[in-house]
Amino acid sequence: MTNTVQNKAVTVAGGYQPQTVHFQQGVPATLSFTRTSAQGCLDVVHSAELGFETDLPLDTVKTVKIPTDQAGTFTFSCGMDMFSGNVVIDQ
Ligand SMILES: [Cu+2]
Repeated sequence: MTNTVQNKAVTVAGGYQPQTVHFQQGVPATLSFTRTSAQGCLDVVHSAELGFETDLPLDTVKTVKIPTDQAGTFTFSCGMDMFSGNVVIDQ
């Protein structure tokens, strides 16, 4: 049990699909982004609230760690904050 990691995948193609992902509080979590479309300005994804920023090369999986110590809803967005998605940490 101690090595359990929650992973969710988000496809980036003119937005984020799904737009909301859920994780359980207190369990290590990672979020994997794959950008499959050059549409829009989604080549960077970042979140000040969740503490990550990464570029997203086309058709490449990029995985970031998601802190799960606090329950709540946190936002990530593209480099220019035009598109956004949510991470919900469930209690
Ligand atoms: Cu943008």
